[in-house]
Amino acid sequence: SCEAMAEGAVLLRGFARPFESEIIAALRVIVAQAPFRRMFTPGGHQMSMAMTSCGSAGWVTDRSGYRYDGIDPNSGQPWPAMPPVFRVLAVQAAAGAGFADFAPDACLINRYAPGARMSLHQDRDERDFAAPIVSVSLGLPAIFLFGGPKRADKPKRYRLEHGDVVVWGGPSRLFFHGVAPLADGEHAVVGRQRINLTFRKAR
Ligand code: MD5
Ligand code: FE
Repeated sequence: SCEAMAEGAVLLRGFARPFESEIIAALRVIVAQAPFRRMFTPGGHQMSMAMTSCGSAGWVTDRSGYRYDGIDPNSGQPWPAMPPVFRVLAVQAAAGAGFADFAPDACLINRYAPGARMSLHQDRDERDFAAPIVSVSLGLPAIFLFGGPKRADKPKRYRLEHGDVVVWGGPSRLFFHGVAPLADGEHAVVGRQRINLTFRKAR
């Protein structure tokens, strides 16, 4: 099913389900090469979720700031390549939401253990805000906090489940958003965690 959350934001329930086993196999390969790590913000706070990336650019944060970088600072090597199944899923979802020609160069991979969260923020580190962001939820369900263009806008709460895909384009591309602390549980395929893939045109 296809549901509009706001202008430019489209929720595709279960869109990733047909790709599930291929995605999980590809994730194992990525994480063996570029393990999940909990990064520090420039303010010195350690993030509660763990991250890695694949594609020609990955997202890094350290004491000097946030940026996209072609090199994984932990290994000194390029990030793992974006697996074809990741790209196909992201491009099909974007097209389904009305964004033809989406060409992601970065896939950020967030891992939430029970209790992990993401505070309200905007995604502004990408060069071209005309390209959407495609988000794929796997594993335990999360309460997604979907705000508005101003930080003070009261967020709406959406439950995102295993296989759900959201395309964030148009005005919603720059809306404030976050993830409430993950409730404990066990997912039959993914285990005791939520994994979120976000596909971006970073550079
Ligand atoms: C997550 N990740 O569930 C979310 C999904 C991140 C992040 O927020 O920055 O890694 S992506 C959600 C998103 C992206 C762009 C715009 C909007 C939401 N939005 O307008 O709500 O781990
Ligand atoms: Fe974000």
